[in-house]
Amino acid sequence: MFKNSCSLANQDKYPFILPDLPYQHNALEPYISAKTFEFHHGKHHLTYVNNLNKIIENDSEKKLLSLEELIIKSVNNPEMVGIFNNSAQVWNHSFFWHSMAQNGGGKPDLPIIQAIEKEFGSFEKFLEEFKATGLSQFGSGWVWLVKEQNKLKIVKTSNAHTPLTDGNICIICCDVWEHAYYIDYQNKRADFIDVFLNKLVNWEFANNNFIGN
Ligand code: MN3
Repeated sequence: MFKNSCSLANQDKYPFILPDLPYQHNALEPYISAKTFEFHHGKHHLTYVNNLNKIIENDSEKKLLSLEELIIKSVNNPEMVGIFNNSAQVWNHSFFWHSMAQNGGGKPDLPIIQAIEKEFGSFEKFLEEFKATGLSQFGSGWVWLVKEQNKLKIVKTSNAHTPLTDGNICIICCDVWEHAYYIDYQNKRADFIDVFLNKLVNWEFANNNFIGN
């Protein structure tokens, strides 16, 4: 569902539906519990989908726009805050589910490993910087690996914000809202980011995004 920004095509329009997880609810155990997915996907993500549909249900013009078009049209527009928050959170969560896989983590394959080593000095330095960026996001938000022009960068965004609106190509993301980790890790965001990096990152998805599939 990500036309311009990653390996999944996005032609979705109103009425939006909650996309299935790309794995079973318990597939990422013991790192992320089925219970977390029950709430995070089944309640949080669903609520963003339902809110977005509700906000635009009587707006014939907005109903013709794709999810990405809604995000780009509404960003930083004070009259469209509800549309932005909900459409961007629908997109961000779908991207996050795909950023993880059973038996994920470890060191990525070519070509992205070469770009990571070039940009960050080493894979270990990349891990450190990604973790530090996630920890330094005050309050709710996201940490991302993105491609800007041909350079890899780690960025953080607050609340619903997404690098999609800066024209960057998203490679992977990690949700650092408390609801992403509280059931399994309580207040320990650092432990959650470690597990995300070491056990969960879907480097195949990352590589596909990186090479522009
Ligand atoms: Mn979330």
